[in-house]
Amino acid sequence: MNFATELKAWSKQVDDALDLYLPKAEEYPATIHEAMRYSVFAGGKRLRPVLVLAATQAVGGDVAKVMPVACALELIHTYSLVHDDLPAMDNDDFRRGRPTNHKVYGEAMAILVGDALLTHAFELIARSAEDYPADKVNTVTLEIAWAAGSRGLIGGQVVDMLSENKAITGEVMEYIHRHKTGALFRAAVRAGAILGGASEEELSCLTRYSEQMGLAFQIKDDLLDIEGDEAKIGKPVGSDLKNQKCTYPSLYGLEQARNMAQQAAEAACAELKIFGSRAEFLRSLVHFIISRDH
Ligand code: GRG
Repeated sequence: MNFATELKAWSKQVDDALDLYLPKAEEYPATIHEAMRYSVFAGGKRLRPVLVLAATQAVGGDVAKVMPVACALELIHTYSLVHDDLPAMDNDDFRRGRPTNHKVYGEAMAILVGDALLTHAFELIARSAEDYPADKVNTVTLEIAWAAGSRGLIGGQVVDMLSENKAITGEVMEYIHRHKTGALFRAAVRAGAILGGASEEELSCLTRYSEQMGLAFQIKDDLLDIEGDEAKIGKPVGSDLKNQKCTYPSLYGLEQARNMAQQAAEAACAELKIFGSRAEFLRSLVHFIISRDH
């Protein structure tokens, strides 16, 4: 199976599993369940759950068995997007090409949707104790809780908020991205690897893979933002870098940012040597991430 076909097939399996694991839209109280489903099924790329599946595959684990944990990562990601879009945060009207959760269901309901998705994620992880030894589930729970908490994505969001309208250093920007974006990618890969039965060496390689992949993702995201904005207002790409909030292109320039994304992608792939053909999907995923257009 080629990469695009496999990505599509895994995304479909993730969607089917999410549909199974989430409360039905009609379940009382229906408003919250409908609103949870509204954001979960809004057309995300499913990168985090697919990373869980691919990391398990790379270490020879059972892909079907790890699905609940894969879905948990997508629920945490979706919760962070719903809360990030709120008026008190980024105040965004659109996400994944449709009105944001609070625009449709109101601010109070969107807060509760985020809370419910985060909580449901940990319910799914806990249920994995039926399929894995308790110590492994415990390790993975800690990994994911760490990544989602104030030492992970919340920490990144806080530093991002406090840095708004200030000139920040490369180190602060790296902190923001490693926590806000990188932590969940890292937890996804490590969770899949641990549950799949990774050796210490395999886990170390996959951890470094996830960190470099996360960096490549973030730089590409910054580049896409510029290309998107400037296409809309008809300016040449990169002409307005100084007025951008602190991003890789605004700090390092367009050319260097592109090189950095490429270097991070190559560094990520270099970590996959010991896995041979079992890591083919993870290899292709990095190329997909740096060549994507959205
Ligand atoms: C809990 C409020 C709160 C915030 C936590 C993660 C986060 C901080 C906020 C999410 C918003 C954001 C812009 C995060 C940066 C990472 C990023 C570019 C997310 C988008 O990920 P994709 O491209 O999205 O995988 P899809 O829609 O495809 O799932």
